[in-house]
Amino acid sequence: MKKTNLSDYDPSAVPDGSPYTIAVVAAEWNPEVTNAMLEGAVETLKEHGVKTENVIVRHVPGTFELSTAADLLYHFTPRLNAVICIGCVIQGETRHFEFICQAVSQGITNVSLKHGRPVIFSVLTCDTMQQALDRAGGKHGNKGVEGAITALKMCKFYRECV
Ligand code: DLZ
Repeated sequence: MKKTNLSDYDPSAVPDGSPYTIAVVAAEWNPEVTNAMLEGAVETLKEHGVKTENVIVRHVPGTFELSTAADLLYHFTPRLNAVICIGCVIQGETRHFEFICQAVSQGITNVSLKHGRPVIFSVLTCDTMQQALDRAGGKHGNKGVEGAITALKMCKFYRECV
């Protein structure tokens, strides 16, 4: 099967973002990674027509807090069309990694289903910092950019459903 890396994408296949309001939430842990992903996501949204005033940027302490943030954003932000969650969890000496990864992946799914709206999982779960840097603007692209493209595609999908 062909492997797809959305960082090498066909811009003409990305929906126009001008009708949408999109929030991007980034974790403060591993900021050299999450800030690069955040920058990639915001630039990509704007390149595809999302108005500057309709891109909402927020920060949370760690990846574990991303699903709560997405839930709160949907509760309190009118006209919000998608939330992109950006985080980076690096395997350490303890089992913390497993608990955070499990909680955030399940939490994001739950929030998305609860609100019936897209919540995008732009969370790196890596063994090493180098693996993370490779995916935050390095040799494996930028998963923040990919999160932005996924958000735009899901916004369009939602519009086609309602
Ligand atoms: C505690 C912790 C650890 C050990 N590692 C990471 C990590 O690699 N990436 C990350 O985003 N956050 C980490 N955290 C913080 C948790 O996500 C969370 O902020 C705290 O457990 C407080 O709820």
